[in-house]
Amino acid sequence: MVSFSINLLLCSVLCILVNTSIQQTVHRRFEYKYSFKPPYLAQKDGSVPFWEYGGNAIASGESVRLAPSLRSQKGAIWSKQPINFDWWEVDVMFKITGRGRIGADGLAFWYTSQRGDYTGDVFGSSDRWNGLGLIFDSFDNDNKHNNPYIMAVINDGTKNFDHKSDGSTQLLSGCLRDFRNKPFPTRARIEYYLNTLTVYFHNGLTNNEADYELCFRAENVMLPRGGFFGLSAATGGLADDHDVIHFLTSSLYSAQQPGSQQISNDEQQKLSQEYQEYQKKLEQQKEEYRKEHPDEMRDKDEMDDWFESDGQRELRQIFQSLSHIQDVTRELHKKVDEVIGKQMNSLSMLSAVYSQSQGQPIQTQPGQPIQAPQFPITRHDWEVFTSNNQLLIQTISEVKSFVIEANRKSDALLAGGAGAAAGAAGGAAINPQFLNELRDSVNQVKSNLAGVSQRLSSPAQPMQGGCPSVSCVSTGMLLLVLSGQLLVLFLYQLYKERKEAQAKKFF
Ligand code: MAN
Ligand code: CA
Ligand code: CA
Repeated sequence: MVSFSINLLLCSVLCILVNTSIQQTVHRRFEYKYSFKPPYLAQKDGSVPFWEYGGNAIASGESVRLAPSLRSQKGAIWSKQPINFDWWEVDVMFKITGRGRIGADGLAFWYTSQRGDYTGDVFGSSDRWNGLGLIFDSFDNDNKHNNPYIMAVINDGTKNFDHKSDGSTQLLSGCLRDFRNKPFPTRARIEYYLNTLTVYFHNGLTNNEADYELCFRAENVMLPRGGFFGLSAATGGLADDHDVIHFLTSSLYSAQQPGSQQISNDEQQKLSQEYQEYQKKLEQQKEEYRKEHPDEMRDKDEMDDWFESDGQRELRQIFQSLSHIQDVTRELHKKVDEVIGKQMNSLSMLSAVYSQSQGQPIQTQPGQPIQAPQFPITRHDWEVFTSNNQLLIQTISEVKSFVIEANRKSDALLAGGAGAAAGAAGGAAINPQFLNELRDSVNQVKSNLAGVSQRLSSPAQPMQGGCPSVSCVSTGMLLLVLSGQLLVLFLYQLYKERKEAQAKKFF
């Protein structure tokens, strides 16, 4: 009975949790009136639908150049209509490029109660704004070596932005990121949902959608309702090009918001009906076209499906391998972090053990129990270490037998060679000094190996000079053995060639 009621309780808790998580699902809607993107970003007359730009800004079909790389330029673009939703997410794709190692001054994203200037004092827009400015500040005006920097500054319409100190005392939050001269466009994803402001940044080193990193998250951010979106940029004594490629806005709704579910259900039904009808029409038209142009259609379909130019293929392969390298690097990065973490842990444990062995008490917080230090090397680590060691011993004994064999053969050759040297006349004879050198180097290899095998077969010693007790073959020793082996092979080859040359003379 008791277990039944516990089960029931667990079930209801689970149901509540599932319900809550479903209710908290975010619905999003693309807002085309607060967005722009290529192609045809600007129309033929230069206007950007639903937006207004000014100052030194120029819009083309592919991007909006807010400020060009000339001194003291300013420009901005503002949404024409105020927004009619509370929560939103904006994805801005931009490129800040310049020939200088340092550029200036930067670009800003705005969400403010009123549209700002086109040639204002703060990165091209107005000072004393009411709302949010997310500033991509390229130039280090206060010389604190902390730029390029991304920062959010909230203003209630009363504060002047401190350009000389890069707004360092006024920012809500931010992150140090380089966004100039990147191979791919850089991106920022700015999310304002339930009064939490989250900014993600894509550093433009790849064109992978998944490579956004968190810049910061700030809670309890109160922004005015019904504001305008804007972007602006400025140059000063130094200059960069400030190009925006896209500005994509989505409105966000929680399922709890009254009416949102109902509206989206109705809309969903209507849209899916429309979609079905369009799909039907499209298929009908396709079928008719196929009937009218049977050859053309087949050729075109085949071409579309199978054609890939050399350039496209090469690029695809480069991208694939680069993404692979990036994945591996990311994985390595993680592993290195783990190893560093473990190492630090081990070091702290070791120092605890050391201070205990020296009779000093282990430092703890008052009131906390003293914890016995754990042995820093785990059983798994020890097993890996031993198996590696076994492998090393095996490899070295193989090297050893190989060199012994080489030595035996060279001894035999030496005996035969000495006879030949005695019998031969003039320059074709083998130099006895050469043979002695060969013998010396083989002996050296032999003595090195004897040292190695002695070390390997000797019983475990206590730790000496920082070397572990199981067996200790230094990298230097291993290299010495290998280079000795190479030397023997080289000399043997030399000797063989001479012999062959000598033999050729006779035939
Ligand atoms: C000059 C001034 C500054 C500007 C820098 C970098 O020093 O115009 O306001 O930040 O150049 O452009
Ligand atoms: Ca600055
Ligand atoms: Ca600075």
